[in-house]
Amino acid sequence: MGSHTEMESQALLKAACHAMSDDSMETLARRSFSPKKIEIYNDRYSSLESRDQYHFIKDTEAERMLPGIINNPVQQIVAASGLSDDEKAEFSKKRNVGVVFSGGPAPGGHNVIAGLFDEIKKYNPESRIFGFLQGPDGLLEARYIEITLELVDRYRNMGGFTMIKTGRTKIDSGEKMEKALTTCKGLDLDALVIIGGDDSNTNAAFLAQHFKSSGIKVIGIPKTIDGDIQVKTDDGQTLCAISFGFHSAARSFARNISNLSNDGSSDIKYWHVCKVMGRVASHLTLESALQTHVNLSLIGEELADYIDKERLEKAKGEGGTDYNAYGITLRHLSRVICDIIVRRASFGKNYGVMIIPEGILEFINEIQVFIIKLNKIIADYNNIHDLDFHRAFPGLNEKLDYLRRISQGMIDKGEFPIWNMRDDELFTQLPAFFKEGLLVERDFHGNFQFSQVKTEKIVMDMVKEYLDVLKEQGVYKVGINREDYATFMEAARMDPELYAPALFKNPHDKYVLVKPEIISLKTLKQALVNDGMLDAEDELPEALVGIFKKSEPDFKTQTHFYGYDGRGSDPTNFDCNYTYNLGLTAFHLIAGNATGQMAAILNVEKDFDQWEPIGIPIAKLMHLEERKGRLELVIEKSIVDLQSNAFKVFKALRENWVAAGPGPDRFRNPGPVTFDGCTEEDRPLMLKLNSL
Ligand code: FBP
Repeated sequence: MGSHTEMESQALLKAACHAMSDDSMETLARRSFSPKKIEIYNDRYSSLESRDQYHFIKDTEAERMLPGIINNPVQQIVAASGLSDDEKAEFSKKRNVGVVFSGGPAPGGHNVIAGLFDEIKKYNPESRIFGFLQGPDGLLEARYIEITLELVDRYRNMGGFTMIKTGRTKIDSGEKMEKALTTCKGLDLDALVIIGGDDSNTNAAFLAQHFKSSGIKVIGIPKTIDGDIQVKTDDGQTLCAISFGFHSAARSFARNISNLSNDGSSDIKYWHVCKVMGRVASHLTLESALQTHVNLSLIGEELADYIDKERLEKAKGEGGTDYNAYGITLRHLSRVICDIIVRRASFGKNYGVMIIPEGILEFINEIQVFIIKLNKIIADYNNIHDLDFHRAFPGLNEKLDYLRRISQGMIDKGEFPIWNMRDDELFTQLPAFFKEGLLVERDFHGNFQFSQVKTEKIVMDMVKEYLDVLKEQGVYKVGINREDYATFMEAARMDPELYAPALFKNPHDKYVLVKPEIISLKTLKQALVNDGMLDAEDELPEALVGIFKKSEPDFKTQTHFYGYDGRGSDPTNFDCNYTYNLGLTAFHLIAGNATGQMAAILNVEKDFDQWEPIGIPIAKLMHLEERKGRLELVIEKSIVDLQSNAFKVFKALRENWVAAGPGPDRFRNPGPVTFDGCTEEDRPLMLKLNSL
């Protein structure tokens, strides 16, 4: 082998360095991509116009606690012409703006900062943006960096909240609000932009109220992959169809799930069980289902609506009402899943892909009762004692002991115990990992942490148990293609037509099913003897043993959790455009002196040329909700609307996607997440269907 010349070595080194650069070709291309701008942002100046046609019912508690912002109207950003020189100077004045990420990451967050940065600098290069580090903690502890063009350019169109990180601390006391105010005043901020979910936008409203007299404005941005910030007016007009990050996360999940469909339908031996994020609402599951057409997708909201009519009728016949008939139980849910597994298997498809939403337990009555009671008990303990419940009782048994002690204490005092004997009995029957899961520490906002619970294991353990029963009953069997059966028998020099009626319950169908009573080699022989096909002392022919074995189902699963991966995905073209325009909108709301408003884009569910930037009054979205065992004023989460087009379409098509028939599976491959929008639909399918 000849040695390289100096020049060749240099060239090789350069090529190796290029190939090993931390910045892939995709990263470089993403960074240089320019999102589209809503037309109005090409104009020089804007103003805010009140839109009084949009109505909300004001919550009386919100009126009491947020008097300074409760009467905010919906504001639309419109082009302003004919401004005086003073007005122009005021619009373009030097501003300092703080920005903070709050809660879980969501694809597109960096573009909100990029949009805000580009716009504020366009009007005044001396304006400055400060990014608080690690979420609200940075705001409380005055930890921040100045955001520069170099920094912004590094993160344009990129996923994660890497630039300034995020955190889940809640600014929920007067003391914390004062600290936040001191930080903002110290930086001489004109405004603070909070990029967060429902809880963080709730925080934004309280800060806006607290900061009102200081003149510092607070603007919220609707972020969360869960897609549960959707704003409608009282008469059902959509103001914000979806939070940012939802599309990218769903597309990323869908891409991975679709890959599983490819693999699963190739080696046809596994059911792939995919748990998909979404703390409460099943929007991500619904979108993933619409994107991939997998065999089974559970929508929590639908389960909550479930009524066991048989049970209800029975109780009615006995002159009573069975309240347990309302809402689905875990047991019944496992039956629903088994039905689909069994039906597919009967057509030779003992494999498949299913999606279980992370928040499904929230919609299962029996579990929800535990969650509410435990939330209250834990919150009460934390309010009374110095030590946190989870530190005081680290082990499961210690926690359970405490539950029993407080209930005994209440009984002794003649009070109705919150944790009664029945709860204890039912709870004890749950598997240990699930008991531990239900007792895990709540997050800063008092939310139950569904992502920490192996929901899919709980459900699938019950499914496996019931499938065993169905196998014993001869109901769960793998159907055999009639032609394959014939080929197999003929190869063994046996007459397929002769044996078919003895073996199968449907001997003439395209997929034949071994008779239910044949559940072992012993019962197979018995059936053949009974039909006169075999003498009692004869050995079972090998071919028939082979046929029986083919019909015996072996239920094997692979479980997957799609959550953090999609949350960290790079944004889709939709989210790149959406978030960049949210950043621009935040600036124009600030320039228009708005506070306590959430930046939003009207018509985001429609074509880009119909997008219109607005500000939505956050205080008007608030209502009282149980948190940490007490009622708190928060923004209401949007859950899947069972009357929406998206759900109705899913419901109408899902039986096709089960593909429990002789035809092929119906899996759909949505392809990878892209930023240029060439091969991807231009908005979430859910939005597309809902806007029809
Ligand atoms: P946000 O509401 O803060 O956007 O976060 C949503 C989410 O991704 C849920 O889907 C999930 O249940 C939860 O965060 C996980 O939280 P954590 O990051 O604390 O594990």
